[in-house]
Amino acid sequence: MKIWLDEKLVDEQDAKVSVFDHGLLYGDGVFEGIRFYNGRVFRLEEHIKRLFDSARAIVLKLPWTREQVCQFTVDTIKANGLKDGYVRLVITRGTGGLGLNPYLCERPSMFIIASTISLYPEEYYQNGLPIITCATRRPAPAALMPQVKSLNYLNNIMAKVEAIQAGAMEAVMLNEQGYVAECTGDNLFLIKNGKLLTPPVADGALDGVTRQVIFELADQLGIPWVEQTLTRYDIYIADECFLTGTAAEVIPVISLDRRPIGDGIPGSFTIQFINAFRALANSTGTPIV
Ligand code: PXG
Repeated sequence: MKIWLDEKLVDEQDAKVSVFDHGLLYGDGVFEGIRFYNGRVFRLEEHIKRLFDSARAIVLKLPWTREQVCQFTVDTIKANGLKDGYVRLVITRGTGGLGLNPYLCERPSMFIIASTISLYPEEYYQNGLPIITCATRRPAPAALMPQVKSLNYLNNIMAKVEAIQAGAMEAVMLNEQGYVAECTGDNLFLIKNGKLLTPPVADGALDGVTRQVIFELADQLGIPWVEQTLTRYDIYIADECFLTGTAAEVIPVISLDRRPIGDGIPGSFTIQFINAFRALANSTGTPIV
């Protein structure tokens, strides 16, 4: 496997970062996960824009342009001869001494891994995913900005641990006020009375690229949608529920806390979104050339 590391492609065994990199020492950095389908990178510009916004928000000045990073991404996929898969871009604060001060780090480091990812077994895409509510809350926006896709995923990982220990694969995370924010690496959507509902970003959700795609598809399918503050009650009484994310794509949810949602099987709106998403993902994007 060829890895992009600091401006060049290197062999996997040579792709190493320093133990003094603040990305490792402090989780000081940002990342993106992007899928490519059928020889095209899906929503590449949107992901790279979010990466740059995340870097900007943490005062991480990048020595590359957005166009360059798009090209590095495509080059890495191409160098590995892949047509379908998942590409991970990681930008760290770079090497510095021990001590938090990011201004003492000379230069950000970037690596790009083109590979594959599978979050949930295929049967869950067919039959739906049972999920639970976890006790681990999303951090308040004033503590850790939820829009920033940072290298601090301990909060999400602790939520994932709770899900797995409860025999589920995914967990709903509430914000400090007790409103629904999102899942550990996915945005959450409901269908109620023919309407699509999802929490606003201000409630602690990441501004997901797939989430935006769902809004576009809803417009095309003529399904009204609204960003609305949600509680667990809204999920319990919803007709349908599904999750979205680059890694997860669109996956039906059939129960929360062992209570069936709707009929307890993937609903017709959800199936419509899954099919529309697959059609779009397989036919649009930046060509890998
Ligand atoms: N919320 C969080 C906290 C995320 O990390 C999403 C929502 C969905 O956003 P996009 O833009 O992808 O629709 C994410 C992104 C993983 C993994 O390994 C998770 C994500 C991305 C890449 C890998 O579980 N989630």
